[in-house]
Amino acid sequence: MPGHFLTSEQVIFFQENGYLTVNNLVPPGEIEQYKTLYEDFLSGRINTGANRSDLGAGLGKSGAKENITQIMWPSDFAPQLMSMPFHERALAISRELIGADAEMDFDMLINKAPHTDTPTPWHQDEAYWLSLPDKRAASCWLALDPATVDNGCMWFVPASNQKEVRPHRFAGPKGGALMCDAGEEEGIPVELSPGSCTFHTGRTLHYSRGNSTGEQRRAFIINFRPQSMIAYERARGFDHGRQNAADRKLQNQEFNQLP
Ligand SMILES: O=C(O)CCC(=O)C(=O)O
Repeated sequence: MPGHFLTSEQVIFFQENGYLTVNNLVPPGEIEQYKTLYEDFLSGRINTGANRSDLGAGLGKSGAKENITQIMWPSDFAPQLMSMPFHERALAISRELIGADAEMDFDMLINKAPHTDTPTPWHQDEAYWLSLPDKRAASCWLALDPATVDNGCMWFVPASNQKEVRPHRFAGPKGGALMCDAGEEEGIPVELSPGSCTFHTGRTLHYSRGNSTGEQRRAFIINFRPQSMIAYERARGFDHGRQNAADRKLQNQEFNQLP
């Protein structure tokens, strides 16, 4: 693994604007294995039980089973992910962005199925988290498909990481999605090719449009923060929805080839 992925200009851009694009993190020759695994998650071949939910519950009109599919902790069910290129490279980059003490806090899959047309409401991730004494955090959002404005690429509000957390409220009558007041006129969309990614801080305002196309919009996300803050969260019972993992690991033993 090379010592440095980023230039000092990229690190400064992230610090000032609260987000950064990194192209070709997972090159074409390596991305196929992620697509295969992702389909095993979406199809239910890997049973993720209560770790799977609809982030867009009550927000969509398409009648789809899930408006926005969210699966927490895929690496609990497919532990081989931890030593595969995405997790290793994203961790190395996050250490360049927020410090050498960064570790993975959690990972997740967020898919927008064809024609589900459900935006992810504007929010700042900090609104979902415990109030931590050390707020350094970086989330890596990897595109498995071309991410476009029309299928729900990420939008960021530049320099919102340098301002306060806006007041958040529940986005709909059911489900846990939060939202705050913000609009596209403040933000910029970041379209990505498969294998490219963005990093954003916990304070950065972001959102994505719904998927109005006939193709999937599959994203694989990993969040990193200082190891001491992960310990702080866990001591308070905060683990980003890591439910039933031990049971599911057993159920998926054959698939995962666990000892
Ligand atoms: O994929 C999306 O639409 C939203 C992702 C997101 O909010 C995040 O990664 O923090």
